[in-house]
Amino acid sequence: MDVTALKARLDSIGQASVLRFVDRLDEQAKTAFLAQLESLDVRLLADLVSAYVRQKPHVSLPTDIRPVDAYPREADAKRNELYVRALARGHALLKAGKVGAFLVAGGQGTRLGYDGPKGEYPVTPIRKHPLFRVFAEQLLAHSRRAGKSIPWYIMTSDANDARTRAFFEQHHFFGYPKSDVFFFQQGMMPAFDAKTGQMLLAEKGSLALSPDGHGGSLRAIDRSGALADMQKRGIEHLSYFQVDNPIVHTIDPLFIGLHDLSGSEMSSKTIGKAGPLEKVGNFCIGDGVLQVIEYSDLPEELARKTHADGRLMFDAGSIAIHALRVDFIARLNAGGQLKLPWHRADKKVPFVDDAGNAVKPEANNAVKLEQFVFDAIPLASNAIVYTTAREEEFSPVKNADEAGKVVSDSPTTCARDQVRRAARWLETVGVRVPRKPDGEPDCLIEIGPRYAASLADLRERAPQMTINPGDQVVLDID
Ligand code: UD2
Repeated sequence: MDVTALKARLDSIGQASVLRFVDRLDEQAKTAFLAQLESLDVRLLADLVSAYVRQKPHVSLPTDIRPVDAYPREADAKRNELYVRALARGHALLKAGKVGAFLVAGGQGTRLGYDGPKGEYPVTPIRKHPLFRVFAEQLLAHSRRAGKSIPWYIMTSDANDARTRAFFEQHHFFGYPKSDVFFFQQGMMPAFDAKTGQMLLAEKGSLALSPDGHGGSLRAIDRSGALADMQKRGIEHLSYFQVDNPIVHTIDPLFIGLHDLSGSEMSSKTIGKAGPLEKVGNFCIGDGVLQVIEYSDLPEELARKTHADGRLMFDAGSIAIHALRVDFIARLNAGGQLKLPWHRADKKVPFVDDAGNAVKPEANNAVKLEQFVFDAIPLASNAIVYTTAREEEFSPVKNADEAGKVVSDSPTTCARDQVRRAARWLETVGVRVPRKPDGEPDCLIEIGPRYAASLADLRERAPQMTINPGDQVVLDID
């Protein structure tokens, strides 16, 4: 498309001002800029600007908000038979190659202050293995047990795609079969001037773009060809997890089995919240429909509400671990537009002003728009929520450490939680772990996922060992 045609197209939605410096660009920069602009879905942009940028969208909460009745972690008497069947079902699905793994790793990791894909971050307590390696080794362990390689879909973004792929190449895919790893990039969304609704320029020949949120993964799966790849391979379910949590069970046969047997299109794991105002989404039944209400949207009086025995009523925190049916993702994309709402975030975004000067704003000047994956839950049939334990499955690396204080969700708390879990698993299988007077393990322990990706695996290994105070213990297969 030439500049005139593009200008007419952008003019039709009042956004042609981004072309104001186009005549000053050299040929190469001009070609790249025009390609960027051509890839925009102008009708969608026009709708988004009027619905989310020119006005602050009203967050309409359901009028009737109730706690969710989640499946318990361990079977109770009435669910014993169901859990036995579900576990067997999960294993059978894995064995039949009907489960894929889905990692979202397109975020920018700004809070951690790490300049690169977060999956490169060295996270294990002794050997400092990166997050990507931990996930790869877990998936290898599950593949080995299933006797079938688990296809692994990894979503990156423009900001980290090349580096992520290079990291995998450099590390020989951590032993994963290369033909079973599928990288794809998520979409990017322009930032808009909060006052005028105009798209902002990062440079004279480039838009200020940022990833379109983890919800965008459900669009990118379709557009990238990943969905077609899954269908070709006969994959029915995806196990979805985030890049920041090394203790996640990337594959959980019981969870997958419950999801499948209940006919759920999208299932989620929950943990009890650390407190009423913990910054995680809340699973609720709103006007009869299962959904996640973000911590910032749940009225504080509800967040603090308790049962008669003092337990929090809205205790079901969302930790962004899901199982999704491949058919459901296809359905969400039918008709060419992903059926998820958008969320507005007011941010400071550097830009090039009308005179061509680079401006670094001191206050919020821009609106960014993102989609969230959990907004698909209310659209799913038979959606279920399953309870897991924080100490077993959730210790993300989100924030940078600070000298002299314990920062939550930091590299330090994450390493601590990995050691705590390893100690607990070892004690459960009969190994004595030295402990300090405060109860913390008096040693460092790192269990490589290929040695044991779960307590059940460790039980089978039946390790016999002596651990002395101060030891550093690595359990792995080589
Ligand atoms: C998210 C959830 C929160 C809780 C928490 C658990 C939201 C709004 N909040 O908080 O309720 O479940 O996770 O850890 O989701 N990502 C992309 N592309 C994007 C944006 C994010 O791939 O455009 C990935 C990112 O790489 C990471 C994950 O999504 O793996 C979470 O992103 P985040 O760090 O922005 O989410 P957070 O901590 O605000």
